[in-house]
Amino acid sequence: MVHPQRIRSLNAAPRRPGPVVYWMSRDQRVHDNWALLHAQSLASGRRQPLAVVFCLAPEFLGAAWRQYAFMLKGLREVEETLRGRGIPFFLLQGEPVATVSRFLQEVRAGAAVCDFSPLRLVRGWRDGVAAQAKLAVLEVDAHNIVPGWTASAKAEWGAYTLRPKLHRLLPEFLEDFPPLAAQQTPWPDPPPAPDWDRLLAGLAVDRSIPEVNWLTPGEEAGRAKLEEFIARKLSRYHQDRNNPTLDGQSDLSPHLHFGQLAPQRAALEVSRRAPGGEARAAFLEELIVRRELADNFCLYNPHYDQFEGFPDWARRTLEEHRRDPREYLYHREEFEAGATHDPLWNAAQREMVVRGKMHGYLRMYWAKKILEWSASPEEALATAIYLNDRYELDGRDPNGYAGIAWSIGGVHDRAWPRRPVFGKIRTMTLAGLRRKFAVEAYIEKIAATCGLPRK
Ligand code: FAD
Ligand code: FO1
Repeated sequence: MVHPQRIRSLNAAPRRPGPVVYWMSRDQRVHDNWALLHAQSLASGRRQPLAVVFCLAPEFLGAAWRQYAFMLKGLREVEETLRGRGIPFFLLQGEPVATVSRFLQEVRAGAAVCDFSPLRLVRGWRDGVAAQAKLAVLEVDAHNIVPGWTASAKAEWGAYTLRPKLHRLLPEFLEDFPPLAAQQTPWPDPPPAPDWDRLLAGLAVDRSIPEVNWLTPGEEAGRAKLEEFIARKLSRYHQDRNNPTLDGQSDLSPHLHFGQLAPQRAALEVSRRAPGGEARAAFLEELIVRRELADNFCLYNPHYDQFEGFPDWARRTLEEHRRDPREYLYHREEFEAGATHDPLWNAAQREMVVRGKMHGYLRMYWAKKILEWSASPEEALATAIYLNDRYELDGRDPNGYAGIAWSIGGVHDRAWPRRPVFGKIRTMTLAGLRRKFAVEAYIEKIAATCGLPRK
C-alpha cells in the first residue's frame, strides 16, 4: 500500500498490541497523506483502532498569529474530516517530546507513526519521543514525492546533480494515492471536538502580525487553489512566473508548507492536465526538483541556517570581502520597516509584511541586498531568516533556509565574477531587474495594494 521506501524506523522497539497513533505535524491533511495511510494499514492489519494526534508547541521558529491562525483553521477542518471517518483527533498542547510521550503511554499505543521534516527542531522532537518510547516509532516521508533518503544519501551540489536522480525515480514514486478508509475498530472513548474558538482566543503568540485575508486556510481551499491555478495560470507559468507585476505564480506555498495540500497531488494533477510541455516542465521543476533539493539541503546539512553551512568557496570569498566598505548599512529594524534607500527593496519588504507572501523572483533580490547592506554575512543571514520566518506565511520551511542560503551563501549555486562585498557570490542589481520587468509598475502595485512603508 505505502511504498516501503517512504517508511523508516526511528527506534528498535517492537510493535506491541494496542492502538496505532499518527502524530501529525508537517502533513496537516486527511487525503493524500502517506503517513496517515500507513498508520491506518498498521491499525486495520491488527484490528486495532487508529487515532491522530497533533501537539501544539508553545513557540515555533518565530511563528506569529498570522501563521498559527492559518494552521489552526486548517487543523479544525482536519478534525471534522477525520470525525466523519470515525477517526479521533487529539489536539495536545505543550512541549512535544514530553507531551506526546505521555499521550502514547496513556493510550497504551502499540505503534506510532510520524511524518517527516528535516528541520532540526522537529527532528529533535521525533528523536526525543522515539528514544524514550517502548513501542515502535516509524517515520514516513509524506511530503516529498521521492522520499528524501531515497533520492540521495548526501547533500547534493545543486539542482543539476539531484534532478537526474529524481527523474529516474519519479515513475516509481509519482503514483496516485489510495483513499483513506473509514475506521473499522472504533476508538474506545473518543475525545470531544477541541474548543477551537477558546484555543484561538487564548493563544499566547505575537498578535501584531495579522492574518492574511486573500487566502483561505485548509485542505479543501488548498485543493481549490490548485484547481484554480491549473485552470487559470498554468498555461503561462513559464512566461509569467518571474514577473512580479503579474499574478503568474501558483500561490500554493502556504498550503504546501502547512501540508494542507500534498506536493504529490499538485504534481499528479499538473502532469496529467497541463496544456503544454514548457509550462508543465517549468512548474514541475520548481515543485519537485527545487523543493526536494531544499529538503535534501536541510536533511544533510546540519548548518542549513548558519554561515558554516555555506560551501567552502563561498565562505572563503565572503571572508576575503568582509572588510569591504558598505555603500549602505542598515540594522534589522530599518530592514523590517522597509526604510532603505531602495524603493524596490522597500516595496518587496512591504509585500511580505502586509500580504504575507513576497513574490518569488524578488525574494532573491531581497536577500542579496540584505547581504550587501549588512555589517557582516552572519548578520545578513540572521536578519533574512528572522524577517522571512516572522512575516512569510510559507516561512519556517526548508525552502526558506535553502533559498536564503542560495542568495547569501552560494548554496546550490556557482562562483560568479568578483564584486565588492559579494566576492564571487552571484549579485543582483536594480539595473539588472529593470531589464527583466517594469520595476516602477511593481512599486506602484504594492503602494496601491499594501500601502506605503512606514516613514
Ligand atoms: P510557484 O512559483 O507557484 O512554485 C510552486 C511551488 O514550487 C512552491 O510552492 C514551492 O513548493 C516550489 N518552489 C518554487 N520555487 C522554489 C524555490 N526557489 N525553492 C524551493 N521550492 C520552490 N519558499 C517557501 O515555501 N517558504 C519560504 O520561506 C521561502 N523563502 C524563500 C526565501 C528566499 C530568499 C528565496 C530566494 C526563496 C524562498 N522560497 C521559499 C522559495 C520560493 O520563492 C517560494 O517557494 C515561492 O515563491 C512560493 O510561491 P508559489 O507557491 O506561488 O510559487
Ligand atoms: N508543527 C507541530 O507539530 N506543532 C506546532 O505547534 C507547529 C507550529 C507551527 C507554526 C508555524 C509553522 O510554519 C509550522 C508549525 N509546525 C508545527 C510545523 C510544520 O507543520 C512543519 O512540520 C515544519 O514547518 C517543518 O516543515
